[in-house]
Amino acid sequence: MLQILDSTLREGEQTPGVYFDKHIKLAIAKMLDDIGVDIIETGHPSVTQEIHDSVQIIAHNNFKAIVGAHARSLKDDVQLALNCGVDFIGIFYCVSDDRLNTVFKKDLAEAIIQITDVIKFAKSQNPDIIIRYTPEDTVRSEFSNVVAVSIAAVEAGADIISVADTTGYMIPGTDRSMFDYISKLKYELNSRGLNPKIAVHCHNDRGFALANALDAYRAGAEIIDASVLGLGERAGIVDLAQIMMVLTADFGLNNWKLDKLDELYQFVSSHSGVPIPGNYPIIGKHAFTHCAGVHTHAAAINPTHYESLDPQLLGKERTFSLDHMSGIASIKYALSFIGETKLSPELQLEVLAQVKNIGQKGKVVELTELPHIVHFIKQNYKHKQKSK
Ligand code: HCA
Ligand code: CU
Repeated sequence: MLQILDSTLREGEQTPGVYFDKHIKLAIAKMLDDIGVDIIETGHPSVTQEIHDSVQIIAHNNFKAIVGAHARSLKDDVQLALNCGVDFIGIFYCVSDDRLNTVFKKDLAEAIIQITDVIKFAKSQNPDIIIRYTPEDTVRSEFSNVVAVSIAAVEAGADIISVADTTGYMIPGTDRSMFDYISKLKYELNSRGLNPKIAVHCHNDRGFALANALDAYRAGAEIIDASVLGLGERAGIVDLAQIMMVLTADFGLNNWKLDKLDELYQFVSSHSGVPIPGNYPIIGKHAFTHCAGVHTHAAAINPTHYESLDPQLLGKERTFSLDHMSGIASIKYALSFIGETKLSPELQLEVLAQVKNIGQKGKVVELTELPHIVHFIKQNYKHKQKSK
């Protein structure tokens, strides 16, 4: 069963300038829980007292979701996370030769001892704690190092191994394929009788985070990390609404309440200060808006002509907007929405002319403005008749 891990409160808060107050964090966690997110990664308690306190409060809320904290591969970090009462700790440590030599000044064997000691420590303190170990920058690290540390981590008690594409390096269909990577890692572990859950954490530096996450899923990954608005370091990670929508619409899963996503996105956008572009997939204001004349005409006959996702899955309606691209078919269709089915062809053309006028100024006419245009045109027509 696939699980979604939301990291808005951890990775998302690593977006430059983004900070969620404690009560906002709790509110976001509640919305994520209502949507049915499986794991909520709430933060890294050793970063600040504020984060520590919010992790603790969220952990004590009896959410359905598994509540997790992030920790370096240090006993102090893990102890702090355990004290917060979380169900899950994500421990990370990079094992690339380069990082071992230049940053940690350790060899692989020493790093493995540090990682496994911390995992064993966590399990000795709380045997029920779920441990994820992430070899940070997994995909650019030597594969043999990743395999060796993963084997050791699982033998020490890790339940989940996460493959992190920390720099958004992978490209689908190439020799940097996430599908191939996950398949190979699973093979190495399974053939040794080790069956941890495999998670995937994809950054979006090249715009492939979602595609890589789906590749991972197809190769058997069981946990996908995501965040609201894809918030995270640099270009962020997989967008929560997009991954949930695609898995629901295209991969037959039915695990989440998608109709609650919009409210969550508006809330996170307003409290992070990160705006939602109109053309943002799934959630953007125009994600289900038809505009050009031919599109509106075809979509009015059968929406699937210009839609491959059903807005109703999100509890939304498709809409039509009018602008300089509009044709008479769009006008007629839009008029039918506001109950103006009897307007004469001559006045319909006047409405079209006015809509195009407004559109050429770079604005769109929403259905709420249309009645006012119609009213004006009718009044103007009456006035002209009288003065003849
Ligand atoms: C980080 C890096 C990380 C860790 C992911 C993980 C990444 O911010 O510490 O611990 O699973 O992208 O590698 O987000
Ligand atoms: Cu990350």
